[in-house]
Amino acid sequence: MRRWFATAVQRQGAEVCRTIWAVAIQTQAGDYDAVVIGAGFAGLYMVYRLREAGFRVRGLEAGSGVGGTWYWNRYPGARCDSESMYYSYSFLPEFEQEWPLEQRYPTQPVILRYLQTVAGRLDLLKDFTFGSRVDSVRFDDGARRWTVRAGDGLTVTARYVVTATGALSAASRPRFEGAEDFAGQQYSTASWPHEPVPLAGRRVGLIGTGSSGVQVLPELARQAESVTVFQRTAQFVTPARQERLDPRMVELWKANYQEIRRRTKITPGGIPIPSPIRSALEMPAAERTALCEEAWRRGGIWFLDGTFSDAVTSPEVNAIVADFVRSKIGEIIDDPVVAEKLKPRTHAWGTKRVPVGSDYYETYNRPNVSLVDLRADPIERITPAGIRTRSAEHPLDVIVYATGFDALTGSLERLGVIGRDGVRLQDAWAGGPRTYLGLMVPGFPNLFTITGPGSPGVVTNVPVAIEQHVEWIAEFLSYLREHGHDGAEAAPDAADQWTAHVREVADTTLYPTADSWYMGANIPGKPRVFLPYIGGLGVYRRRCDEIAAGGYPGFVLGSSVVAQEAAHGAG
Ligand code: NA7
Repeated sequence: MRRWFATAVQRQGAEVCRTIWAVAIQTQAGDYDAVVIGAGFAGLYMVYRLREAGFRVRGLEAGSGVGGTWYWNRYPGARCDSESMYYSYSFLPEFEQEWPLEQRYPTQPVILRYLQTVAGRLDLLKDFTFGSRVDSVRFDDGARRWTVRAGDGLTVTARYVVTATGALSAASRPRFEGAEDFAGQQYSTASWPHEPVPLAGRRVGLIGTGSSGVQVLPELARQAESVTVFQRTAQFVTPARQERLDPRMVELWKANYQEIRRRTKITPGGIPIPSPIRSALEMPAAERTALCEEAWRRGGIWFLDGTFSDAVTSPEVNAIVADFVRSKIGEIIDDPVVAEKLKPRTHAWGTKRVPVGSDYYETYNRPNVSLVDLRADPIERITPAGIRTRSAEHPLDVIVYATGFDALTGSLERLGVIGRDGVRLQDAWAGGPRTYLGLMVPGFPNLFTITGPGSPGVVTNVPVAIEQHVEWIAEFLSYLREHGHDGAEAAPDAADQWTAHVREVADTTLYPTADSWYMGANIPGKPRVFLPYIGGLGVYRRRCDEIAAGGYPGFVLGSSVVAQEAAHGAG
């Protein structure tokens, strides 16, 4: 809509168009049963389910089209770490037969096209307002309705709000002194331009070596004159082994798709590979090495989740996996000094999200790629000509930031959510997020979060978790309607128990030992707590189903919310 508006302004003049815009916005303003924020995997399905269940629903999306993560993260090399056959909706059995599965991992353009096609087939575009970035979501205690405002002037009210804003969508771009004076171009992987970025003949600096940096580096190196990587933390990168899928395998796959989907839904991580059942400590050294070699050869999920039962719970076993990866880095990298810098030593294997890369380590063998270890040689400032570290000035034409996200909570807090009694979400969460099942927050009636804190979403194959959340929420809203309730709220004690459970499960692993975005540790000042639920998607689904079957214990239903919260001593 914004593009249309810009073109219209050129043709017809600003005044006329402002009027047209105001009218267009007003036609979408109004009162709804539910507002869904976001048009990625979660938002599209949520709007569809609610619409089909007879709710009046409106979707609001900041981008000019659908796609969510896959709309914004358009950098060269952007790709999903889940394999193509698993990274899609399961509720479209006819469409899944038609959709081509070509490569082992779907690339960003493929996933974006998939979501655009789904939106078209389900006639969802008419239910969304695009170019509307929500900046205020406020609960009216008297009317028991939410007012949702967007920066473009759109205001809607609704009984329910569902945030489908993505767990990794609030980009974090650190402030480096002097960045505004840099004479070249600066780009973020998380909001890459829609037009191709000219890189030929340019000297590029890349800051950040998480999943995004790992994916973009080989592409930058292929196109640019030179790439200097500014690495703060060396990562344990797993080879993706991207390849074209064998059409016979795809055919077999499609013949059994629904059965595979059924199994997928009860796995811990949303991908039906067999979970390892043996500890490395039960195996002779040669067997361990052979198992790691085979998992490394297969790549991706097979190495991430397919080695030992206790790879992220036993420090001893973790060290075996970490040593194996470091040995691989040593084998791949030609220059031993560079290899040493690339070997991770500051965190346990798997405790920061493990990037899945294609030619990542191999790229450092190219003559046009160099590596700066920021722990030994930190960035002092950005100058008009490049990046100055303690030891040298690195002349650059382009700086690419792949510096991550304010994960799980950032995209919710940026919505400007104010709940009952005027309490801001960030104040309610000042000591860390508090949710029931990762789906509702005490003090924020009728607000549902998809893949937020306390949800297993980000540690799974995300569309599988999203479908579970969406279907559960849609059934809950239908239940409330059928039983004459005007809403629901998480009871404080249920939220406290769930939040404690999320942390207890994390504490049985090595995850909390790392400075990761799982722990909020990448954002200065963010409370250090483990954010997602790692008890497994299958376990989580069973728990949610039991709660639904039992009449939703732990939720206060209907207009009795206020009375009951007093009894619970809500905060
Ligand atoms: P990540 O995984 O959070 O990676 C961000 C990278 O940026 C990481 O290497 C950071 O180093 C680095 N970083 C962040 N701030 C700075 C500063 N100030 N200076 C230098 N380097 C910095 O984000 P991604 O986008 O790669 O991936 C996010 C998720 O998206 C990914 O896990 C997948 O689930 C999809 P650090 O490690 O913090 O020292």
